[in-house]
Amino acid sequence: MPVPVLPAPLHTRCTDGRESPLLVQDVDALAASLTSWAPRAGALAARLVDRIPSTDPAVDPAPPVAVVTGIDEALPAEGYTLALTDGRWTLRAADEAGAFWAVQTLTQLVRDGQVPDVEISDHPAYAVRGVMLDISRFFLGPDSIKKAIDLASAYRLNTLHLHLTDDQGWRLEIENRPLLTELASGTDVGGGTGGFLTLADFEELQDYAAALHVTIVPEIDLPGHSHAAQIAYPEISPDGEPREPYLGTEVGFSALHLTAEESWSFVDDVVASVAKHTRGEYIHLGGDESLTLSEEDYRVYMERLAQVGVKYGKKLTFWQEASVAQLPAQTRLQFWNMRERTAHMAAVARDQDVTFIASPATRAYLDQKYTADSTLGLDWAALVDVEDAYGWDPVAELPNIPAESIVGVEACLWSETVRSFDDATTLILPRLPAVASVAWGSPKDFPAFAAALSQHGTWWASEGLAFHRSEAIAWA
Ligand code: TNX
Repeated sequence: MPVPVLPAPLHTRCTDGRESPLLVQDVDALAASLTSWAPRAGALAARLVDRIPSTDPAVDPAPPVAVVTGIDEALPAEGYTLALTDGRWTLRAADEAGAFWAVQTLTQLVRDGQVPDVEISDHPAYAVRGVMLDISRFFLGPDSIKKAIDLASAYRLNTLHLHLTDDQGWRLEIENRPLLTELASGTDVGGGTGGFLTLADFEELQDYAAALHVTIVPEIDLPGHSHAAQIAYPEISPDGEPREPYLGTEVGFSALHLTAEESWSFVDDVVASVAKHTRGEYIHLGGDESLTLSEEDYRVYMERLAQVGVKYGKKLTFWQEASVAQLPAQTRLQFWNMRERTAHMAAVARDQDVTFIASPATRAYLDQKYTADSTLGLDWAALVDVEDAYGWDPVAELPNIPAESIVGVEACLWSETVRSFDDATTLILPRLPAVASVAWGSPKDFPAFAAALSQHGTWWASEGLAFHRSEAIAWA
């Protein structure tokens, strides 16, 4: 019986199917061994006691396992080996991240309180493995975001991209710009009550994520998708007129006044505040679907916008449309759509110091319907059932972009049809582990994936997480 670890590790050898009970003494020994050199892995390992049916030390009959952990410099970045065998646990990792992912794998292996005999060696294919939540169209608060971080980390994703601003709402407090959250955060798509993250919330979420080896990349979407900002500060809009909250789902109709100094002082304040409060190297400044602008105006705007990001010390991510601009070194472009300015991509990859994140909507968009009769989701790109989210290769999906320019894979949850956290998880699960398997570079084996996924479905249900019962999977 193969072990139900997702993403599937690169190499898994199950020895003879033997299992032994998980014991407190062994969890303690592992946590202690890891804590000295990989503290976050040690803290996660300590939580394995929660998987032990009884924690009474009196019922621990067996001799302790010998626990050995340490760095193995020969392993690729974030790689690890794990051997649970013969009364001995060995965990070696390339770095602290590798140790942490080893413990996430272990957490799944011992989920039911039994330790299988197994040897694993593993490392990720892509350095940037992410999930995006659109909390602008429908606001999800810190508790929901933490649950999403838990899921991301469990599936060995290291990036949470928060889409914080759009036409429907502004969701992050900004220093010196109080009206954004006062006037432009009180509604959701369809009319809900919205909400926003205070800077204290944002700091706390980054702490929470960091403990789980996840980096938050905040997105402020400019110059389009900016109706909410224009409610707060009408002087940054092309006509300066007051605006009402937007509850609909159209895209592409809003853009800032590109040359007004009010717009640039707004952009400066926003980017300064976001950069100051973001721990990670990268912030995302949008750039998608500015459909009211000429390509030339858009290009000039994006180049100036990028310089504001650089001025505040950040590296930048943009949606793929920004490929028409001259971009700062180490910019990442997020590919989402075959239809948008793909002709530039190969040249950008060749001529600029730019890399790509693969989020093809037909595979990695968690907001697309699963099937024609799904009630949740959109269908402009494709129907994306779990096999579609699982069975793809980033190099084949991104037109003309050489493999070495692709550094990441990200699953995106847009929230036009989301009205609750249950709706969000119903779109996320089971497709998140499918896209995570692509990001990790797991060997392609859909039947094995399907068998493991069924087990994960049981776990989600026990945690009260709503999920979609894709027909391809024999759910318990
Ligand atoms: C396109 S993907 C958008 C979003 C929508 C999404 C819906 C992208 C960069 N822009 O504004 O929410 O489609 O699938």
